[in-house]
Amino acid sequence: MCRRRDIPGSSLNSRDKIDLQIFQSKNLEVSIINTVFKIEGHITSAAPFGNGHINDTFRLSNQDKTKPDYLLQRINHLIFTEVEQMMLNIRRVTEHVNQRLPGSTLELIGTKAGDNFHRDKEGNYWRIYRFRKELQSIDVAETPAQIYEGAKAFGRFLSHLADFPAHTLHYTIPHFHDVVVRLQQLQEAIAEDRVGRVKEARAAIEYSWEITEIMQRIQKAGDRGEIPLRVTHNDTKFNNVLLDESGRGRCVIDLETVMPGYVHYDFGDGIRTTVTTAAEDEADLKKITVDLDRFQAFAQGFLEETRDILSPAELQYLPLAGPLLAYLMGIRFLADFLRGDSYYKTHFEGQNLQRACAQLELTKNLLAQQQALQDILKKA
Ligand code: ADP
Ligand code: GN1
Ligand code: MG
Repeated sequence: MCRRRDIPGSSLNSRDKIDLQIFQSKNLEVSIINTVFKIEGHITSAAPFGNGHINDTFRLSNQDKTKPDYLLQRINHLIFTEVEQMMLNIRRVTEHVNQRLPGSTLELIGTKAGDNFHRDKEGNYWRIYRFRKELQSIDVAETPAQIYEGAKAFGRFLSHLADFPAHTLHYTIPHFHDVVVRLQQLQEAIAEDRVGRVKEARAAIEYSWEITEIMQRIQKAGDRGEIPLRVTHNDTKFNNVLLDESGRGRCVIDLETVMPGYVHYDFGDGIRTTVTTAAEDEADLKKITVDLDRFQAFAQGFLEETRDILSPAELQYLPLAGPLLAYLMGIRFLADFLRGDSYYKTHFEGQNLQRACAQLELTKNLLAQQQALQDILKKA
């Protein structure tokens, strides 16, 4: 639905520049870390780390090699505006999950003053987790075996939280996966056309509007009370699970959006990010194909861990979960492109439109395979 465009060469955007500045002033940050946080050993250096779209992440190296390294994050407080409540969610959820299976999610390191985060003089918010040297994340899973293992870790996380009182969690981003609200936001971005980009995005906009009915089915089932709200992770893209050397899914990370949601959000984001080997922003739409073996692997791993807690109605809507999450990302990337790239980090001009086109193509291809997905789920 999107024509291929020539993308200008890579250039630093404003966020990358911020990263660089923090990195350059790392001595300042490093000294603060040792005095503020409950660190074992002594931190001597910080280096930018990971491919996240939202926060600024640094790996902290310990001078004492018998002590852990740490992961420092500057929280994006323009997106997560209520940092204190969000960090309380993370504290409570990590303690609950790690009690069930130690090490299966992040370990939050508090400050010496007993807080879950540190606010510096410039108004930046920082937090630290223990760095898991023996584990790593993968952006695009290489094999169905890895997908199966990652899916088990996400499924286990959901089932460990099945008895956590969902209503006591703070909504860190209200209406995060609310497709009706996301469509309203897209509509506003189109009407405003702040940076004159609507003309470039016509095909993607048109397709987004063609499939609104089917894309609202899960939410409507929730509104009718057919499917329950649970504690969901809400950002189960594949690089948010850390795998060990043998490919086992060990540790679920990136917990800012853990809050009440439908199981379809977690199943769906896992499917969105594993069912194709194409990158999230693949420019060549022909490469965005649905690999049913990869779908089977994710479904098998996830359901092995969650089947006992899911209702027949929840199971019934699972085939639509992958398309829904690809669609939600598609329309969010599209709206951000139209607003001038104010939300997601971008590395070249037009990247958000390229991401939107890729995610909408994936939506279309997943919708075309609904029967096959349903057949696989029945046997999984
Ligand atoms: P973002 O919200 O920006 O995606 P994440 O919390 O997912 O940030 O972290 C970015 C990357 O850092 C992850 O994809 C992963 O590779 C790595 N990472 C995060 N936490 C840890 C950890 N505790 N140990 C090792 N690597 C980690
Ligand atoms: C963002 O933090 P990160 O990069 O894992 C986004 C998710 C999207 C994802 C798309 C808070 O996740 O919703 O699925 O990018 N997180 C937020 O890659 O908006
Ligand atoms: Mg992440």
